[in-house]
Amino acid sequence: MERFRTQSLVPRRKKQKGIHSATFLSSYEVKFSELVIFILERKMGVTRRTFLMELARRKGFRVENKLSDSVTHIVAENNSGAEIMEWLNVQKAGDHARFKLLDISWFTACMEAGRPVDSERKHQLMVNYSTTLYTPTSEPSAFPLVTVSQYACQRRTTINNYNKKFTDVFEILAENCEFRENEGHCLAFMRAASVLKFLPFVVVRVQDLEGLPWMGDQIRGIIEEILDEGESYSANAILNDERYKSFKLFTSVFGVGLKTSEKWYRMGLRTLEEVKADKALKLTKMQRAGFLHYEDLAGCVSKAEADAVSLIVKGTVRTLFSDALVTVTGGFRRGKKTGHDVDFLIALPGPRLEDELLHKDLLLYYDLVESTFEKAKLPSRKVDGFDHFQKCFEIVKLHHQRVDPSGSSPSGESEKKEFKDWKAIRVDLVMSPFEQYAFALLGWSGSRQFERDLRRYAMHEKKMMLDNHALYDKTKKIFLKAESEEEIFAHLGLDYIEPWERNA
Ligand code: DCT
Ligand code: MG
Repeated sequence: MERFRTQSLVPRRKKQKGIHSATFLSSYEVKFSELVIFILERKMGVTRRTFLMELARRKGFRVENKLSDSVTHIVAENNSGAEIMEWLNVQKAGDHARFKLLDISWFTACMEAGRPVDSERKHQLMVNYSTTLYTPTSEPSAFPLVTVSQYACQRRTTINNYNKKFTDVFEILAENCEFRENEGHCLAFMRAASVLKFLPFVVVRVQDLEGLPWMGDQIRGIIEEILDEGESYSANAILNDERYKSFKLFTSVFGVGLKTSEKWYRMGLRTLEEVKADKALKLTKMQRAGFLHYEDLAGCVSKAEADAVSLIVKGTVRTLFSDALVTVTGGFRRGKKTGHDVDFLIALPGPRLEDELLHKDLLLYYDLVESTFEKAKLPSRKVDGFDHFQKCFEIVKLHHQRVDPSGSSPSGESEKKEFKDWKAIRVDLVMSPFEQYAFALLGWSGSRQFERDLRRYAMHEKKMMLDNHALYDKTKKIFLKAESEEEIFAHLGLDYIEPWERNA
């Protein structure tokens, strides 16, 4: 249907040969640099393709002649998603999840609007990642296999989650298992959520899950229930469960983990008010700070606040060590717009940093943990193991004027607290020597699921041990050095995954 509209806008393919794309090479100003279009010639023909490319460039779109690394949107006419995947496989285009596959109807809508329009579902060319590729409307065909890896470190997962209604449910189920220390089930739910976050389309029926890893019967059952009922009975039950609600509250306090939550729950405590009222309870220094700044810390840290904290941390560290390398890691490095804290990696040339990390008047709380790293010790075997770097868990006082006014600071809330012109922000600083910087950066950039699968992949597929300090080849019995994350991926034989593609 959409194709008829196209006809009125642009000429169909004519039997006119010899027009080379170079004829139209133009230098129009790029108005929309956030997307890079590649138009598929297949079934469209060179003349019509050249015409469309010229048209888009004239309107300020960036259009590539070749399928370069920068391409974000592939536009095709009369091709199914499966046919494009087949073509991409022949081109050896690497991981396909980095492109949006769009029908010409999207392109036409953009040309009509004179700007990029939403690449919503009706314009998307669906690809079913089953063992045999087929379009949702057609019978399985003999196209080459495109399988989704069971390892998150072989999938490119951006922050654009098309399946949030499913992943939210799985995250509740996983958290409940974590609170009940049921690791196996917790992992199963996290893995399913992680695969769903990767999919470049919305799951609309169970058949869409065909061939995907980690989709066992229980997981499918839950997805089917959400598709049919719009919600999950089990997740709703958990949200009303007394233990879950109490654990959720308790662990929202900085310094309170599963052990403390368990203890308080067994004591019959259910709310934070009850905890605070129990004078016999001995709180740690960290927990006292957690309660004191509870309101600030329970809310999200915005990107603008993270940037402001980053300026302070970088400034302070560099006044002490001018050659220090300071990098934001964690969720903000992955392009997230909010987080629960701001994570930093500080690489130092010389001896370790002492506790005078930030100006004292900026620090509301800090807990310095000394390094326990031992040279030549093999990397940890634990997929979830933590590292041995010196680190500092802090609460920093961020004055509001330091926050970029265009940022999304929670303005309503701050106005209520008349005399408080600052917000408490959780900051983690990790100190690493230069030689271990790449490993520490990779380990602290997350996501957790991505990290788990990197280590699992290293061990099971490559017989290598990876942690935040080093990579060890068990077959050759040697440590593999790396100065960048790219080198670590290369040692592991993995395609490089950018930080913003690690939101598994
Ligand atoms: N990390 C990990 N394993 C853990 C905890 C953390 O590998 N058990 C790594 C991955 C992320 C990084 O450390 C920072 O941790 P968080 O701040 O907890 O994660 P985040 O992705 O930054 O999440 P948020 O946006 O909520 O801060
Ligand atoms: Mg973080």
